[in-house]
Amino acid sequence: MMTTLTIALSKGRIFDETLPLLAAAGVVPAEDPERSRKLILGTNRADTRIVLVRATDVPTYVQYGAADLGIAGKDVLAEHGGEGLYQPLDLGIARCRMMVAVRAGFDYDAAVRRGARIKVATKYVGTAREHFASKGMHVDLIKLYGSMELAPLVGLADAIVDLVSTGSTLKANDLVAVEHIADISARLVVNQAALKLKHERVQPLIEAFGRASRADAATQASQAGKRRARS
Ligand code: PRT
Ligand code: MG
Repeated sequence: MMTTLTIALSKGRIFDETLPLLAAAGVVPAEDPERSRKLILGTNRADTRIVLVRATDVPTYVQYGAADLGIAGKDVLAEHGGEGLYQPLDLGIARCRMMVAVRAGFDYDAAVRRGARIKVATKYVGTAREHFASKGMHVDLIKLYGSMELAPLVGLADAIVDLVSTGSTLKANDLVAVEHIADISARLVVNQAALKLKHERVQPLIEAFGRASRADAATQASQAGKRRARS
């Protein structure tokens, strides 16, 4: 009997940056998710399919075994808690930083020193709560589902906790990053039961992903080295 392997991915950067890893493992999606409305994509392998879900839902699909494995950002995994998930690999893709940001002109350091109770808007309530608690700061957390950058501009919050990659979104909205909380990248997550029951299917995929992401990291390091040597 053929066992089907189901991989949960989100559209956009995770999907795009996962394609080369999948290719290295011999898996090629049959369709481009940006051109199709399908939520289940076949692949070149009859026994492997991809389900497209919201980035924040990937851990949930894998936890309950609706998908055998998936790829999710550390930001998403921290909020989910990781229950029921085996996390064998940091893939080093979809890199960014979790930061505290405020309106240019808001004196965050002074507010911290005064022990002011600031309002913080974020999608990452768990991460934010832990961060400010570790600094001994009392904050009022306001849960948002997106476009956090707007909150300080209209007086909803003094600060936001959000992901930053190029920094251009902060800049375009007259915000500045004032604190680094964590470096973020995406991890492979595997359902713990699937790891045992579908071991002969899952293990080669983990190994191929590991080889491909290490090769990619080595290429990036050598390119960075060459850039440094030139400058
Ligand atoms: O977009 P959608 O609401 O559907 O869901 P999502 O935002 O959760 O998913 P998606 O696909 O945007 O992000 C998936 C994963 O990519 C996240 O969980 C992160 O682990 C990772 N990632 C890497 C990022 C970024 N970089 C990133 N820059 N996720 C979001 N952003 C956003 C950020 O929130 C901010 O609004 O991009 C904006 C800042 O980008 P810069 O380049 O202007 O700094
Ligand atoms: Mg997004």
